[in-house]
Amino acid sequence: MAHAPQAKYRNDYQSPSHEITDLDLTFDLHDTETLVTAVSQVKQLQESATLFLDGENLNLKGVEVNGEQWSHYQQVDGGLELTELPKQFELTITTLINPEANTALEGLYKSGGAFCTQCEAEGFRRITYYMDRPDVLARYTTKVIADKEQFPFLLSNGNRIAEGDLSGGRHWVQWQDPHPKPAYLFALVAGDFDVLRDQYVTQSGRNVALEIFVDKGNLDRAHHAMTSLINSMKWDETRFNLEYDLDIYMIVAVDFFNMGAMENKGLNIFNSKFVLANEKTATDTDYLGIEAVIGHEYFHNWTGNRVTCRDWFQLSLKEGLTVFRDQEFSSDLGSRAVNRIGNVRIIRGPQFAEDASPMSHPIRPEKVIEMNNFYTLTVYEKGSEVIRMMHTLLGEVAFQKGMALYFERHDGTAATCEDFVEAMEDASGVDLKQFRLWYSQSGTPTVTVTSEYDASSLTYALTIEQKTETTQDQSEKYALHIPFDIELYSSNGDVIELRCNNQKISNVLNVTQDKQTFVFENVAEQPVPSLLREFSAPVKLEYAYSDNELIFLMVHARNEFARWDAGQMLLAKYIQSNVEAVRHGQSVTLPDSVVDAFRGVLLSEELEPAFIAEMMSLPSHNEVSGWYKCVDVDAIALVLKAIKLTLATELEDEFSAIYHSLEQGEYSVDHAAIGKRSLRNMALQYLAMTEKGNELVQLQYQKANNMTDTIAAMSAANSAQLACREDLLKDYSSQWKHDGLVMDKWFAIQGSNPGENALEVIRESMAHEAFSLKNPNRTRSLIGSFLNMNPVNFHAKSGEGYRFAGEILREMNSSNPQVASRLIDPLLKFRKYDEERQALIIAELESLKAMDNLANDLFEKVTKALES
Ligand code: B3K
Ligand code: ZN
Repeated sequence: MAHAPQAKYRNDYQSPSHEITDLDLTFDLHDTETLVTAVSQVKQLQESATLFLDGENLNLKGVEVNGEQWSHYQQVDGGLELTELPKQFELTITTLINPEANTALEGLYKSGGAFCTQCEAEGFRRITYYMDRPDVLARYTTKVIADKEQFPFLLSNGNRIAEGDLSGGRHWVQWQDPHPKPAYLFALVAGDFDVLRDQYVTQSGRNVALEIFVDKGNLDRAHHAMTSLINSMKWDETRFNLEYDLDIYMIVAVDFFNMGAMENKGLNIFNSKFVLANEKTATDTDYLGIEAVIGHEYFHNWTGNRVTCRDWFQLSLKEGLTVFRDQEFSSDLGSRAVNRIGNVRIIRGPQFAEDASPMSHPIRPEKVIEMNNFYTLTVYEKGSEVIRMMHTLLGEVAFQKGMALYFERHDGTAATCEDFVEAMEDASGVDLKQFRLWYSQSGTPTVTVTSEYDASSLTYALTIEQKTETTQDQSEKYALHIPFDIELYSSNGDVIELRCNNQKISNVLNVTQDKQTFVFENVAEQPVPSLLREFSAPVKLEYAYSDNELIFLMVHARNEFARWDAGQMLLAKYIQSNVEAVRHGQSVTLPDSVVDAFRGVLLSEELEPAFIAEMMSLPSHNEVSGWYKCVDVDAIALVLKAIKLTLATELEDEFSAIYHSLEQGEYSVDHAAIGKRSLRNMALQYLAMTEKGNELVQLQYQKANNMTDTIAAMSAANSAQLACREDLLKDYSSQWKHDGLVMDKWFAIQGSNPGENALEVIRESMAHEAFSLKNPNRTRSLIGSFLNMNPVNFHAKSGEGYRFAGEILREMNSSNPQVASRLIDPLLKFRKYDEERQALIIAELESLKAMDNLANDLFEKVTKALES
């Protein structure tokens, strides 16, 4: 490392020295030499006549102030410093950039044949010198000039106001965005596309043109995205009373994209993975993912764009809130329980793991070197849980009042997390003083509950203790305000009213102290408690449930989530006891009562198929690893497999009956049909482990009339290592080798191959014609699956998995540091493994650290990990 990059601190925030009211941009697009002219109207806001503009990798061609060449400037590290400036002026900056050489996919780059941009968080500074910070809001006008034949569509934010032809086969289009915005929401696209058009009439009767741009030939894969967009617009009006504010809404799908999608004002740019789908190419999971991401980016128009963030430490203000909104959208349109289960799995698995890792940070971080490193599960998913807790404490009506007040106060401005909480507090009268700690404290609290029933006084006492372990970033932890949702049941399954001090009380207990006891009166018998219902706070729950109590809750709990959770706790007990057994050389056992409880689930006639599928799925290897300080990779893998095999063998008849009864004729993507497929394919995963497995899986692959069933067959063959595995994969590849997006599913299966020669096959797969390390989707599918979904091979004692990861990371450090920095996460957690493995991983981290050109992204993570 030439010199250590500097961290920024939340507490150092300073308001901008100048404002930029208007920005007029001109792009003269050429593959390797694009000329960018940026004309800003600038006003000095503070004493100093010095203006600092951010800029990276730019070739500066000219600086003018009020039309005159300006010489009072200096190019410094990270930007341009202009001095002796008047109080108000027009600033013209000309820069030359090279989009074709931009493999980091930040700023202006080429994706396939098209030009596109990604500016969040700090990509605009790779386009021109500018005040690239979210609290500088300007009105943009953008003129795009390019070759007409190659780039018939020239797009930017806002409304198209003028266009024309030029000599030499070039043309131009000019766009104007009436809403002042920060630079991170700027977007430009130039290319040749097929366009799917529709329109939406808003609740107040305005017409909005909807346009989805996809690569030529992909029009038949854009319809689900359009439906999802229309559903999003409608839902935001109905549930949040929020209406769209421009005459046009455009979405462009591109193949080279670092993340899922980007909410640029009026011109969303999407990873094609979250737009393109038809039954031949996409699974049900893809369809649901598209609905969620289209919704998410659309909802940002209010939570993110109309009200943006004052600084990047406030990222959760827009992301936590928008994730909450997209989760609610998916829950209102589909199954609430299934959605909640999916979200909770993410928190309990990878988010808890992040909280326990060297990268641990509060949802509003205090210290950042590379902002791109903080688009995390903590900021997004835990951030959403924090919003959800406020929703639980306030209730829907008061929460919506809080939202309205938030917009009334902050529309058109850059706000802070504090502003949001204050609006919620003021609108509802609910005291959120202690609750605010969720924004500043990192780590996962453990909530330990004990209970005592007193038959003589008919009282039932719950004692609730909370403790948050120290994290690498924070040594002191305090008691949080935890909304703790409970219900009590009598032995026949009736709900017992909660009474304290002679009053009926709410199901949501306010846990605010280190240790607190709640005494419930009038409890006629020893009850069974249902605790942390709906996962009402992102905490680890500890309560010594007996098997019988959990089996009781699996049947009697009044909400589906609680039933699922009881099933998971029952499984957790036996996973843990069996891991211990295996470590002592004993074999894996599962009592009949547990098997019977799951038999009951499979035979239930009242439960929805999608929900049964969730009940039947074991916690992931990653989630289980999170339960341990020191992870025994092989023992966990062995136990999970053995428990699955026991259930498969014992419940074979039930699985088989379900599998055959749920066969569907014609394919449709409504929620009922999706649910049936997911249960049927869950049954297939189990049946694959039985004697008939190979035949059944092969048959499903041959007969499948949709991608969901095809992939279910392939992944069953993969995880059960069936004889047909290779044939199926070969067939799939010969059919889809020309379509990278469809091949991603194949790469993901290769990456997660539990077989012994997995790494060899992965190396071969890298030579597949559809593979390229330059494409983030391909890289994540193959390499990401290996690092995250292939525990046994990645953590092989030989160290070859780690060395492979190191190789890839060193290569990607220069080509695409953002993607490299996401890939590295599993290596950061090396302290959780035995000493030999630790040494092997440390060697890889050290070799990265020694690189001359180590990017800030990796520098930040590698140094934190090595400090741990
Ligand atoms: N706001 C973008 C994420 C940008 C990430 C930059 N590294 C997508 C989203 O959350 O909607
Ligand atoms: Zn977002």
